[in-house]
Amino acid sequence: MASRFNPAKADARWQKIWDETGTFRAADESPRPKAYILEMFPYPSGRIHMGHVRNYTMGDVLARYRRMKGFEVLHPMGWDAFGMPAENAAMERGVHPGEWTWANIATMRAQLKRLGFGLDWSRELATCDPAYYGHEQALFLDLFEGGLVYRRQSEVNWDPVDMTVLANEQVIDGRGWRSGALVERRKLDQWFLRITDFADELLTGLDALDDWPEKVRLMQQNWIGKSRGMRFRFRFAVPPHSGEAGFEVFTTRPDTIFGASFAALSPDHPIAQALAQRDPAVAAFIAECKKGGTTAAELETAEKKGYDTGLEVVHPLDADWRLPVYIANFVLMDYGTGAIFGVPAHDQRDFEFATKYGLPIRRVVAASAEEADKPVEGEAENGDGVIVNSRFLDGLDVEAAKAEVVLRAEADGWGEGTTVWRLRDWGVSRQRYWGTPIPIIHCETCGTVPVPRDQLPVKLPDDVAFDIPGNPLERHPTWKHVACPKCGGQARRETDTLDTFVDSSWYFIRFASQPGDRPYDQGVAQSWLPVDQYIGGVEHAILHLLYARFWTRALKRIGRLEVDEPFRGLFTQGMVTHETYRAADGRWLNPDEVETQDGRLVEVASGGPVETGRVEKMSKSKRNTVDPEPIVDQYGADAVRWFMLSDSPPERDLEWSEAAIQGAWRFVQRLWRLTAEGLGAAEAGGIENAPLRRKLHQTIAAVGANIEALAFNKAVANLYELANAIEKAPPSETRREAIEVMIRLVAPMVPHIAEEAWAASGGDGLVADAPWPEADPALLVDDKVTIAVQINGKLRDTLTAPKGSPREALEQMALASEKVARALEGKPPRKVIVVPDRLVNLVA
Ligand code: OV8
Ligand code: ZN
Repeated sequence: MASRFNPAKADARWQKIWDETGTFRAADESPRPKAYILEMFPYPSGRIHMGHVRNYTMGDVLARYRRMKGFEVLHPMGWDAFGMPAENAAMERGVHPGEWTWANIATMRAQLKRLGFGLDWSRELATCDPAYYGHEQALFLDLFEGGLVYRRQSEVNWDPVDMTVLANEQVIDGRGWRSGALVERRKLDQWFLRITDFADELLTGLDALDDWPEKVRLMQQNWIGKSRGMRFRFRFAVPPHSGEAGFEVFTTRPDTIFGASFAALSPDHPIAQALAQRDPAVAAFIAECKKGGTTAAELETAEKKGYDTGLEVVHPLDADWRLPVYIANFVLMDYGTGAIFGVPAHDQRDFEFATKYGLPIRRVVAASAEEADKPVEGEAENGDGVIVNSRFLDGLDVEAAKAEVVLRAEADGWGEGTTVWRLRDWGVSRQRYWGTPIPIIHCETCGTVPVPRDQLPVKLPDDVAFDIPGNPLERHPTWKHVACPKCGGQARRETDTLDTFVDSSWYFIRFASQPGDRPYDQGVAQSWLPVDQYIGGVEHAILHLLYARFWTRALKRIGRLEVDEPFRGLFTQGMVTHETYRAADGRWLNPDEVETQDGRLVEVASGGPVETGRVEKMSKSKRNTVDPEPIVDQYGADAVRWFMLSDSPPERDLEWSEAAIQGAWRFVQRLWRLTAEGLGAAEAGGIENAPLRRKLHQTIAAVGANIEALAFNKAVANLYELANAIEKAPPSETRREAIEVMIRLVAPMVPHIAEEAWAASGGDGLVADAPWPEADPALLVDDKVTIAVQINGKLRDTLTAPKGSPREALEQMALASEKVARALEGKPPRKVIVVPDRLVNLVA
């Protein structure tokens, strides 16, 4: 056996063997129990980063462990390959998005392979492949026919200089990223998926996901946002020209109804629109409201603006009370009814609005009845309390007052209690090239016509240019012109493509089953699903996970999949972080560009001083990234994997450090010495080592349990302890056995050295295929007990003794104690009482 483990040779050798023997290929028809382990598939953005390495190492350890435990494991990998970055690359460098993407995939695939992940590469997929997105188009049409897809007008960010729609990411501080022009909101016909039809089940479904982080369930719950409230009708004191008698408002705070000081309509409200028809000032105000982007942050922080229509409505609980009607930019048409009543004292937006327009701020909730007249100043008070200044509601708490108002409204017929949801339907239209074309044809005569199934996939045209802004599909000379499938007349293709979150909403189904002629085989897919353990970044806690849950339930509703929840277990891992470095002029420096000289940190290029900044998530902007590939070159895959698992609990951040990767490298070498030397020396012994055997079996159990619990750092600690115990033990049969077992215990984490050592120890086949060692339950119970030693009932000493030690042995141990001898002053005790495994009491 070689004296050093050489990853440069061994890694590639074992990777090739796994590949050629199809070790990690998952068999649909296997009689074994199935386990589906999945990590969030990467965007092919260029190169693998440390976040990927950490994510995929965790999944790999679990997958390899489950295989050794006898499961048929599905552990696939693919590419989330559509999206803006490819188009950006095309615009910046003139390279076609497809070419850029496929080149990145080739690079990153090779990088993943070098890390030795046990993946079923035969199931690899890329979402930008027509062989994937064609099936997505078929599923889209299934949902369309199932009534879960519809089209309506919705706002987009419009760049008036580039004359193009911008994605939210392309709006920077309210301006178009290329033109710098102030972004406007524009209405376009867009496609939506009816996720709101599933709001209730997506919410209640969370209760069953007890193998998900509580934090993620809470985030989804808040996102879905179920709240009880009330709808009621305001009557105009004098109806407007358009003739409406009034309008409906929605509120979650009916208890504050006596605090109302105005009513407000969304600029998109039909009454506001009707007023604009007659009044250019209203039209100008509404146009003004359309400035600024559509991001939630922008809508939230935009200055509150209103237009006083001069109209008045009557308070529903007081016929003599009139409220002015405004059109206000912060009232959204797609929440509630697009109209509200404003309670400035108890809602911050209303407070800002009332302050600006000099409207009354009337307190109706107070900490106590005595504070009824205390003015509300500085900001709104939206806390709990007792109702004041509210006639028949006075003295009630908030909840009771809500119920009382709803009761009155329902009895008198002017309103009713309702539930509203924060969740909106999912807008999936993107006015971009690099995405799945929406398989619809627009015909003047027939309307929206689905592309016939036998014409799928609708492929993206290759001959497109990115030299001018906008959607190349829109301006392609021929692509969009087609014959209507129904009437044969001239028609045009939909030029919107699907949000890339659609691609990631079903990839885990396609991994489980990928026939050529349909999206998946229902029986096969169901034999694998749900994913037993899903691992990924917490940045996908809301959208991706919610969309995938929705898609799964939507397929169930149209009878295509008998699965409720796609991911039974979810784990969100922490970030990989690194120190940041800054030159004197403020430039961020990469760790490669700094070195220590005479105990000081300096910039390599200039020799100038460098300041060490905070430890932060590795990112391009702070330049604190460490490229995994050269690290793999230098230390080998196993050291990198071991480091990823060792230092922190997996849900926490992991700080990259040179010292720690060197520590991991040393451990890999130590494992090698241990096996090489230990296996050779074993023959000399031939004796049993009971404590080592016990340690071994306790380690088998602990490592297994810790991997199951994804507590990889604890499993690593268990293995360090075992290595120490083996090193300390003299040669023996037990020691040899311990080394052989240890090779299997480390195999999921450091598979290359494990294969090498397994082969050297004469193991059968591959260690990847070897069964996980069995822990002997008899050896798991602790064999030591603590014995209290008392003199006349008073504690004088404690002893550690083997469990079940005979009375005489305990008595002798007690008498041998120095503390006892001193206390007895050399005299023998008059009487000795022994309680086995518990105590020895000496009566002096
Ligand atoms: C560092 N394609 C999507 C995606 O996020 C997933 C899809 C299912 C929507 C890395 C960065 C420093 C994870 C990430 C994800 C996976 C794929 C960590 C990212 C944060 N990070 N941590 N440390 N280098 N693709 O390529 O971005 O959350 O789980 O692996 O990431 S991705
Ligand atoms: Zn037609």
